[in-house]
Amino acid sequence: MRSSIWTALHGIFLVISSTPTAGLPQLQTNIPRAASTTPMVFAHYMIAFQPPNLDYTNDIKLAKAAGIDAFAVDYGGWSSGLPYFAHYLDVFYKTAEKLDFKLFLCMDVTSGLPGADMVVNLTNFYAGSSAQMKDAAGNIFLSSFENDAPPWNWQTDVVDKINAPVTFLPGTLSEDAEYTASTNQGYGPFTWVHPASSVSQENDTDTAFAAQRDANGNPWMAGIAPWFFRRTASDMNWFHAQDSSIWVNRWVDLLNLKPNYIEIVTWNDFSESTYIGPSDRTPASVLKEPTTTDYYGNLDHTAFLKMTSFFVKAFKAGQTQVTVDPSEEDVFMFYRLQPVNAMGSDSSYPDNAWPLPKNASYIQDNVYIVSFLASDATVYLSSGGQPWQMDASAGVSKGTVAFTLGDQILTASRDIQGAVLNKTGPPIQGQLQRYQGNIVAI
Ligand SMILES: *[C@@H]1O[C@H](CO)[C@@H](O)[C@H](O)[C@H]1NC(C)=O
Ligand SMILES: *[C@@H]1O[C@H](CO)[C@@H](O)[C@H](O)[C@H]1NC(C)=O
Ligand SMILES: *[C@@H]1O[C@H](CO)[C@@H](O)[C@H](O)[C@H]1NC(C)=O
Ligand SMILES: CC(=O)N[C@H]1CO[C@H](CO)[C@@H](O)[C@@H]1O
Repeated sequence: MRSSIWTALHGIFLVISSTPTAGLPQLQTNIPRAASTTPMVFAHYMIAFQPPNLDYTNDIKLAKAAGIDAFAVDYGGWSSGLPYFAHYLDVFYKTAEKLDFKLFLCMDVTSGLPGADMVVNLTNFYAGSSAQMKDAAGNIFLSSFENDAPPWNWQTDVVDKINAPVTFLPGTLSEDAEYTASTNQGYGPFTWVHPASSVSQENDTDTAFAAQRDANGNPWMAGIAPWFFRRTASDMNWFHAQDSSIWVNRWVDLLNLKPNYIEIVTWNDFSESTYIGPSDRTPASVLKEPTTTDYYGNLDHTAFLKMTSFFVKAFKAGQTQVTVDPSEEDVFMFYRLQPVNAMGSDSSYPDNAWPLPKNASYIQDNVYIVSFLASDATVYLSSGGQPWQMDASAGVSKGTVAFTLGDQILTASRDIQGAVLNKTGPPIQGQLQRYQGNIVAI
């Protein structure tokens, strides 16, 4: 099965890698290593959605500037794109090499990856790249996203066949930390966010995963997401039980629980409205169904990336509190553009005939304010002309305001970064042409 190209490249890896064990199957994944990891933050990048002109430069520069250590490249989601993904991945690695950035593979086994051989080949192919993400011990990262276990054995069919030591972080949707540890057999879990959980339930789940990590010594990678909204089919139509807490409070909880790694879910999954990267791009046609307008609205999520950099800095420094330099202060807001129960007015969008998204009853009609301050300030929101204010102190603060239709204008009692704070977001309307559950974050 192995082509001469594979063998030739394999040879190059042996030369590049000067560790005495290179080239031999490794079983080091079974050695507890959580204690010796350094905190790092990754962002989940869907290879199914390409940047404009297949140029990854902007994404890499933005992620680097926010302190993100690597993209976890989701390989396989929307498997109809599989014939092209290898090319995209190649461009991605080459660009990352040039920009001194890191990548690792997160094998998405939910939509029909051809098999373990492909996973092994791709992992080996890039293991020697200077852009390959490694942990503090020099092991390459490999991760997965899975609902159910794939039809292969990760240890014998994949990890044993990788020609470099591997830190394998298999994804799980399970909330059962003990069960996950028992099935992972020595690997750290990558825990996804749980749709049915409230924030305090998620907190309990995280606490249990942290305790398992402490008990068995395997690294734990926690997933964190700013928002979830999907409406791609009448049965793929949901929110999570969520509010601002899924992002702000959970970051603070994770700073306390200190997972070994944090993966932001996601950089660019427009289909689930979880992105923290740029939205100004044309995603794959699947997002445009059932009409030619992107249902997630290309809404700006810039603020989530800016917020990320504060949390990343604290996490990497091992701090449990966010501290803010006067030169970095900022205040953000995020909200939906319509009341949660307002169906779209234009019947030419077939999705306007679908029911409300699942868990819509858990979604509040709020504007969420998040301030990162070096010293106290009063933050004001005019929500559709209704005044609101919050006395915010140094560090991170969060405000929740029941919204009033109209313009949303954010100001403060003093200058922020030496300038007047004056952010006006798009107006909230009583009814849009098309149902919109995504948020704008500015
Ligand atoms: C292994 O992956 C590389 C990179 O995508 C590709 O060029 C090569 O053809 C693959 N080899 C096999 C045997 O599939
Ligand atoms: C999470 O749990 C910790 C410890 O019990 C608690 O201090 C914190 O307030 C909780 N956070 C949320 C959002 O419930
Ligand atoms: C904010 O900007 C708006 C529109 O430019 C302007 O009308 C308003 O006076 C500004 N507010 C402050 C506090 O500068
Ligand atoms: C908190 C809550 O009720 N979440 C629900 C969200 O929707 C899923 C799927 O319908 C339910 O299983 C959850 O209970």
